[in-house]
Order: sequence, then structure tokens, then C-alpha cells
Amino acid sequence: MGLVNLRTVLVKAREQGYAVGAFNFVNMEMLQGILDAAVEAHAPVIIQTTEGAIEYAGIGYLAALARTAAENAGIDVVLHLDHGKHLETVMHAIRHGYTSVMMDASDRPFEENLSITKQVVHIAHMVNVSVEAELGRLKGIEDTLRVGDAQASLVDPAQAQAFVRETGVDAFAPAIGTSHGAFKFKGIPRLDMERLERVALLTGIPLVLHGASSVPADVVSKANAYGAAIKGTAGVPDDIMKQAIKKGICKVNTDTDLRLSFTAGIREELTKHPEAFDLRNILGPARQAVKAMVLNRIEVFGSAGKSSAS
Ligand code: TD3
Ligand code: ZN
Repeated sequence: MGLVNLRTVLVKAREQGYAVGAFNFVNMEMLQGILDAAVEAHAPVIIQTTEGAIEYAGIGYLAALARTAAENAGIDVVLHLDHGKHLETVMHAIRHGYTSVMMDASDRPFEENLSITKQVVHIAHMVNVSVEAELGRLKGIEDTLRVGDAQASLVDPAQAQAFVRETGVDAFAPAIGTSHGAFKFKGIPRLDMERLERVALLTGIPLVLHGASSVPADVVSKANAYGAAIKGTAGVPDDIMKQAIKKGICKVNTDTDLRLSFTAGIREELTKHPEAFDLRNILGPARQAVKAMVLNRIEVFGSAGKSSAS
């Protein structure tokens, strides 16, 4: 079974009211942890890399890992470019076998975002690659970029409607109050559900929630117990996540949760076994921690048992 595009997994998710996890990876162990979980749950899965991940690992390595992972998985796997900021990166990803791309020109003026996205959709659809785009801006650490309070904004539903209609994108990411990273809310976590509902109604296509990590307190505590100093964290609570899925979120972007699990796992091993230096003994348990986290997310997203491939 080769890689499939977003449409293959999101159309059914929208119809049936669940969401597909979109998990970021930067190395083999993270990817294996994600795939092991998805295969065990027989859940469709989206694996994605940012431009920063591509810079770090090399697109050839990432694409080859993804292809190998999908080959014998027996589930639907999408390889997606997350936050593609440049047309060149998007083209590069398509040439390397990515089956889906995000053209993220959300930091540019509306008209410019619209015209570049339209261009990408035109090209991508010729080769059966799906396209995601975003309106509004999330704050936090987006890949290697820090977006501050002043630059952040929520999506305008009327603009979203026009944008989706004119570009023909396959999935749309509305900014509704989440942020990237481990520090999402100052007070009580809250998303703009009315805005989400409105966007769902007006666009009629699968929606994507960025900055959707749950940032579980027990994982952060574990990391801190083994030497981390990560304070003041806040993620999207599971009940809010489930509500958002009911209202049209079909793709849930998750990176921070995996980074926290992976590094907490590494810290635990190194602390418990200060004599250890065999990478397999250190990264193996960290890979298991990623798998456990992904299984937990799949449960919340409702995607277990939903893969059509076998
Ligand atoms: O696009 N991403 C993943 C990459 C951004 C940096 O983490 C997300 O929307 C997921 O965000 P998060 O931080 O909640 O996992
Ligand atoms: Zn994002």
C-alpha cells in the first residue's frame, strides 16, 4: 500500500464525524512510534514534516522513511508538508513523493495568499496531491518562527468562504484560538467554537486544527522529574478537542505532545541508567513513549478502526 492523499482520509472523516491525527516527525524513531500506534489501532494517519524538519534531516531521508513506513503498514498513510512557506519547498516536496502539501501564506496579505494558493492547487491537483491552506495566524513557535501576540489573528469566516471557493483547497485551517507549542493558554482554555461552526458551514470542506497538542500534565511532570525545567504549560483539553471535532475539525496537528513524550522518555532512560550509551537502549523506550501518546490521541480523535486499507 503506497501513500495516499488527504482527500482519501478526510472526506470519510468529515462524513463520519471523527478526526485523523497529523503527527510531525523529524527522525526514524518518532516516525516508527507514530506508525506502530496507527497500525495497532488500524487508524488512518497523516505524517508530516515542516520546512525546519526538512532542513534538519534532508527531504530525501524523510520521504524515504515515510515510503518505507507506509509500504507494509496496511493502513492509509498520508505524507504531508506542514507549513510550506515557499513555492519552491512545496514543489520540492511534490517531487519527492509527498502526497499532500500545506501552502501556508497566512502571513501574507489576503490577495497574495489567495493567488499563490490557487497556483499551488492548480499544479498539485494535476499530480493527485492534496492542498491545505490557512487564514488567520496562530501565535507561538511555528516551526522555527516565533509569532507574537501582536501578529496573531483569528480567521474571518466570510473571507474563509471566498478563499476556499476560489482556491479549491482540499482542507482548510482556520485560526480559532489555539497556538503552537506547550504554552497555549494563560487562563482557562477556550476556543472560538462559534467561529469554527461558521467556517464549517460556509466552507463545507474538512477543517484542520493547528496547535492542537494536549500537553498532558503527567508527561510534563515526568520530564521535569527527570531533569527538565518546563513550567507553565497548557494544551487543548480532550473535551474541547472532541467538541471541535464535532463541529468540523477533521485533521488534528500534533507535534508538541510527541516531542514531550520522546524527550521525557530519553531523560528517564539516561537518569535511570547513567552508565548507558547504547542508543538503542535510550531511543527504543522513547519510541515506545511516542507510540503510547499517539494511541491516546487516536482514541480522543475517534479514528481507531477507521482505516480503509488493509
Ligand atoms: O503545524 N503543527 C506542528 C508544527 C508546529 C510546531 O510545533 C501544529 O499545528 C502542531 O502544534 P502543537 O505545538 O500543538 O503540537
Ligand atoms: Zn501548525
